[in-house]
Amino acid sequence: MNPTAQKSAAPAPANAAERRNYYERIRPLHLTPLWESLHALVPREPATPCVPALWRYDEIRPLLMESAALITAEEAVRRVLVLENPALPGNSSITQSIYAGLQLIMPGEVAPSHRHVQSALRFIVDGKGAYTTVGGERTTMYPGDFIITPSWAWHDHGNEGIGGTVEPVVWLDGLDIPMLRFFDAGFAENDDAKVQHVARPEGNSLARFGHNMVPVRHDHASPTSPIFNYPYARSREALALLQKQEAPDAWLGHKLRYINPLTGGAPMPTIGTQLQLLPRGFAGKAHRATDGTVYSVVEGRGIAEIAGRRFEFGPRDTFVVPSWAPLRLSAPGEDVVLFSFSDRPVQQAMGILREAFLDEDA
Ligand code: GTQ
Repeated sequence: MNPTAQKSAAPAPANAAERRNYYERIRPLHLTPLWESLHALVPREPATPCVPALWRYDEIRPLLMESAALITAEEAVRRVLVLENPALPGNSSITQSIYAGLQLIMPGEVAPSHRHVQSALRFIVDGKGAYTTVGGERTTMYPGDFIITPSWAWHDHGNEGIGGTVEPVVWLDGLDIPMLRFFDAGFAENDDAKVQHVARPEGNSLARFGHNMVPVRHDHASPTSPIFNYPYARSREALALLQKQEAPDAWLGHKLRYINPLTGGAPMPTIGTQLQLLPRGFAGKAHRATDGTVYSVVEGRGIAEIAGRRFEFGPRDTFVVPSWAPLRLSAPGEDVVLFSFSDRPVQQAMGILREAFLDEDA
């Protein structure tokens, strides 16, 4: 029996009017009776207001390009279309804890330097040759790269192109904005300079920390990974080898999580990230977890069945799986590669993460 059925089946109390009268008298003192809301405050299982949703890139791209004629990246500071969970309008969040948006930077534009307590990830969706500079090091963006802006690090973005060509570049921003809002712990400031001074050569962080080795002497003390660009070429190569060598996991396919090489934990304290390959013909079993998760489709067309709803996705689409919603992934026609992120490291730190790998056939 579900709690709602129990509640509606309960007979109306004989003193209902008396209780209502009592509630009215305590309200001016900012008091409310717990016994009326206990079932909702402490639910038997997660009852998220979020719904599953899919954003089709083919629909969004022309609208994004249209925004470039309305406002420059500099005036906008960050020219982004926020992906709002359809059930949370006006909330600028895709799950209760995670913000997502598609950011566009046109040839020659600059998104000026600033910093904030919120951590950000950039997952490059469309185009190449833009750059972001983080804490004095620049990195050039290619599709599928996973790039980090740590909490309180100065960052500016630009687009000068590469190899003589320069094109619009779009990436998926993932930030912990709703978490910072929840904690009322957000600070931000603009830099004096529009573009920060570049202090280290490109690739320096990856050379120091990105080859399963770390410098014997280093002073990296932040909880965020010292690698700030995890290039797609390398992550994709690992998945391609696994696909040749191993059978896929029945629920997840071939799925790897990105790590902070100094801890083995998530690259960012508030957001965990993964890359997975579903080999052609994969028909996954359903699984669910308490971390509502955002997926960005890198390669291939496939199907996500989320809480019984069927979404057909293709390259560059974004979809969201709410907390505890069963997810079944399949790739009937071609190999599929998915990037995903969630608040998993926070739930793990709190000891509250739950997940289930379901076994019934259906
Ligand atoms: O690039 O710094 O999508 O500050 C939202 C807030 C991007 C950014 C967003 C931000 C940024």
